[in-house]
Amino acid sequence: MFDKILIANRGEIAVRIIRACREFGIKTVAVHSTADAEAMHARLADESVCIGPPTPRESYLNIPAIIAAGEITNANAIHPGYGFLSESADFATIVEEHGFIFIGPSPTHISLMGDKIRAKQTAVELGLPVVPGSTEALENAAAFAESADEIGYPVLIKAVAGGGGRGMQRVDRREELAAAAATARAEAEAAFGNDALYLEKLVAAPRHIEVQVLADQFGNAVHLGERDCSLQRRHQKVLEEAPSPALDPRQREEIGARVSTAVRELGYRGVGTLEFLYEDGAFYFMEMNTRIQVEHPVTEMVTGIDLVQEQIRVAAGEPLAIAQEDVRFDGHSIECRITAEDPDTFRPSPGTVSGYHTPGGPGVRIDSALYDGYRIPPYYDSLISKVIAQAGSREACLMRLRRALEEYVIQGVSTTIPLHLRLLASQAFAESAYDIHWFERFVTETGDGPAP
Ligand code: MV4
Repeated sequence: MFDKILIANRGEIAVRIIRACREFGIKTVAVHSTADAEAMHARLADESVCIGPPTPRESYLNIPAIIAAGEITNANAIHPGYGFLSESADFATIVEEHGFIFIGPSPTHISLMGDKIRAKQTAVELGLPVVPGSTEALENAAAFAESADEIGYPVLIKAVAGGGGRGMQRVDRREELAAAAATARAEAEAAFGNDALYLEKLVAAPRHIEVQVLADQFGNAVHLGERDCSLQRRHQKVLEEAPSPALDPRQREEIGARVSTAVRELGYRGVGTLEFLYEDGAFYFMEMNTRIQVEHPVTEMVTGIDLVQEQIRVAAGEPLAIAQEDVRFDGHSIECRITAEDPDTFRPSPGTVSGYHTPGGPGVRIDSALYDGYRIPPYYDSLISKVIAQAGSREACLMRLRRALEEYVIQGVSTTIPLHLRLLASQAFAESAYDIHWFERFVTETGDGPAP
């Protein structure tokens, strides 16, 4: 096992990784920007190294500074967390060239899944269901028109380097195709420096269901069930739960078995998530995320498995400690992402936390880097806390989560706790009667803020 791990991240996920390391007896190195000198992760780690100015490009994305921090502290391995450099094949390669272990999959698997067309082709080869669409990048108007006619309208234009919904364009008629393709190409070039595009049939009102997997280098792969992440706003997840209330046990077992077989055949190592659209009983593979995800705690709560510790274990070359038949699912878990934003307008609300009290009690977990007196810097993601509840049933979990949110006191900044309480009180949430578009309407129809 490793002696010392450098965490190339900040905020709640850096704290989460430090906790996993400490329970393994592994020493930790935090890296931080000048804006994060007083941040929880920098205080909690055994050592901290300042790697640059507040701007992510100059600190948390600054590969030479992070490598230098690993060298001066004698770290054995680097954990990238999520976001920042977590899905950069170049970073993983450089980390390994400098003699560190990258806690994640191989650079080859990262870059394969980063190319959304190659990822989809791979999914087809592995026997996973995909959305009908073009099997190659489309170069010109004629190629778009031919492909769209074959697929049938409405279609969705997507960026090959995309993900997270950036650069997508819905097209309902052939007359709109050329203009939409031009817009998508400009957006993709601006966002990813890669203007390659492809087409898919639009799945109009699906759920977003993702399957968690875990694999070692010895060909062992297990699935840890699914998460339902259908509640989103502008491609940012708001609330996630496990299991999905939209699936029955047969569908769950079937998709889980298909995914774990696929991941084993792929020769994948580490934690991963396969994202699907789910509509009318059918699954459609969209993307595979090759990192630990924000919403991993709901899976941990229902399986009792520490995903970050498993990630570290397999990166250290050890075999998985669990087989599929050891994976048991216990009850239900829901996570609310609390952001420092106005709950009606979603304007960011950085500032100083002037009063702080966290909920506790049975079945409640808080993943956060907040503390009383902390100054939330304006430079980073507005996620400040994740409130996760677990209980025997979805109904009991909902009651417990509401209770926890009501106990939570965060003074000095606006948070989305009131929005979460409104969501948990809605009939549609209680009945699981929603698709990926429902929450945006809920926000504009029930909020106090101005309509967009
Ligand atoms: C889709 C889709 C409908 N049909 N693909 C959004 C993020 C990116 N990962 C893919 N996304 C979508 N792809 C087809 N063929 C709808 C979305 C989508 C979405 C997906 C999951 C959760 C929320 C979403 C919100 C808008 C669009």
